[in-house]
Amino acid sequence: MMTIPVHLYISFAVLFAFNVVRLQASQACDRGVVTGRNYLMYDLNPAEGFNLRRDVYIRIAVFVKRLQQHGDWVLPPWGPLPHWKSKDIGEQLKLPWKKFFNVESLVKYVTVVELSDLLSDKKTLLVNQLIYLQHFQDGWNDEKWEEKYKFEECIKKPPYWETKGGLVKGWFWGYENIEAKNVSCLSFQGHYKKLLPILSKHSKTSGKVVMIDRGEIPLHDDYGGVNYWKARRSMRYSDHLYSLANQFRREFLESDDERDDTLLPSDWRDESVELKAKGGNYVCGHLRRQDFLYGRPSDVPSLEFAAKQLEKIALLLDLQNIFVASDGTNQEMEKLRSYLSPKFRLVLYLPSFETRKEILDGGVAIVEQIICSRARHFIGSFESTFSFRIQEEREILGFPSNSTFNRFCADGNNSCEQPAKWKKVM
Ligand SMILES: Nc1nc2c(ncn2[C@@H]2O[C@H](COP(=O)(O)OP(=O)(O)O)[C@@H](O)[C@H]2O)c(=O)[nH]1
Ligand SMILES: *[C@@H]1O[C@H](CO)[C@@H](O)[C@H](O)[C@H]1NC(C)=O
Ligand SMILES: *[C@@H]1O[C@H](CO)[C@@H](O)[C@H](O)[C@H]1NC(C)=O
Ligand SMILES: *[C@@H]1O[C@H](CO)[C@@H](O)[C@H](O)[C@H]1NC(C)=O
Ligand SMILES: [Mg+2]
Repeated sequence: MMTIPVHLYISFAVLFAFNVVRLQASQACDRGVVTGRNYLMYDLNPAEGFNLRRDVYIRIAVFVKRLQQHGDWVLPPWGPLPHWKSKDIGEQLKLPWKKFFNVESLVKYVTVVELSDLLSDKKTLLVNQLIYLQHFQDGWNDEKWEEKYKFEECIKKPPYWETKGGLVKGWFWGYENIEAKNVSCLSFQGHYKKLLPILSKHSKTSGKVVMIDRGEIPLHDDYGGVNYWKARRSMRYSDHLYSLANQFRREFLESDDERDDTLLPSDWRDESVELKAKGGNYVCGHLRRQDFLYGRPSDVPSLEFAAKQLEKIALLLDLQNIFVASDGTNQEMEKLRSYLSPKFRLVLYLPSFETRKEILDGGVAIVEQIICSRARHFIGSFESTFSFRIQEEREILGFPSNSTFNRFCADGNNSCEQPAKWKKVM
């Protein structure tokens, strides 16, 4: 039996299309010439989780928006992941973005195309240039940080191999029919926009496909700025995931968007700065376990101390319901329950097998994120991107900062440093 290296399961695709200059395109049309689109594809370090990948989506979406100013274009989606460990619900590969996100909403910021849609009418997708990003070998000395890039020798052998026909293949999200003409390693330090000269070179001719691997290396062009938030706000979840979360809130938490003032306009472009959310009659805690237990013992509380912190805020806010989102085991959650005073009710999202099979591990995590984003009060885990995405959602909904930018402290610490207030800009 062939064994597939673990990292292969983790990659996923987003594909952005950038295109020929708008002017040229319309002139070409006048002359009856059909101009093809240019596409940008990307992949990441296989080890990255779902929520960091969402952050990288924003980096690329904002960057592609800039490329779009050079022309007319389109863009696309994702695939499979690392913490998706369920073995009983089938393979979690080649999943289109529409499984988790509202693609029509994404498109209102930047044009995206699902990789599967792009492949659907092609026998083989040929990538004209595959750029494997790498950090400069000697990093940077703290004297002076500067933006720079340089095509050089690959420092580590990239995860591709040559075919008999002289083309290059790789994991490519499990698709057999993607091949690249040429791979080059690019040492890179800086923001995404630094890649503009390299990519706009390709946009001079149409029908080009450029792929960037290790897309987590370049930095945000507009970190925390208006474009960051636009791209972020465009990342609405799929209607189905909202409806599952809403059903759960109604049934187990007596919570809904009208009652809780968490209603958003159906189009994110109609959101206003004035939104004021109240949230449902429950506290939410995100308790990141697993690798965080080993990776950051001085920032992760024991279940007993987590229970104390949840009770304290529930008491202060006079709430009985405590919802917990976690990647912990069922045993851990039962232990947590045992530490809570019977005055409080621990509520967990435990979907049926059928639901799990349908929405998969990624969907379950998102439903929990939606529920937490509508709670009266939220406490996250230190430096968890899963928590960050909830905090952003609450910021979009207009919750008061002190109900959102909170984290669990490790045992014995009642005054650990709280997360920065990541305020939306519109
Ligand atoms: N269902 C569920 N999954 C979680 C929760 N916390 C973490 N996970 C899983 O673990 C992964 C953590 O990786 P990532 O998204 O990179 O977030 P981070 O590692 O916390 O920054 C998530 O993508 C989920 O698959 C949780 O509260 N509920
Ligand atoms: C591959 O791309 C590099 C960098 O753009 C270029 O120098 C090289 O000539 C290309 N090789 C082939 C075979 O096209
Ligand atoms: C948050 O701030 C508001 C107004 O400043 C205050 O009334 C409320 O009690 C605070 N909430 C918490 C949980 O500290
Ligand atoms: C509490 O946590 C902060 C970091 O958030 C740390 O600086 C401080 O030393 C900790 N205090 C105790 C008593 O452990
Ligand atoms: Mg992670």
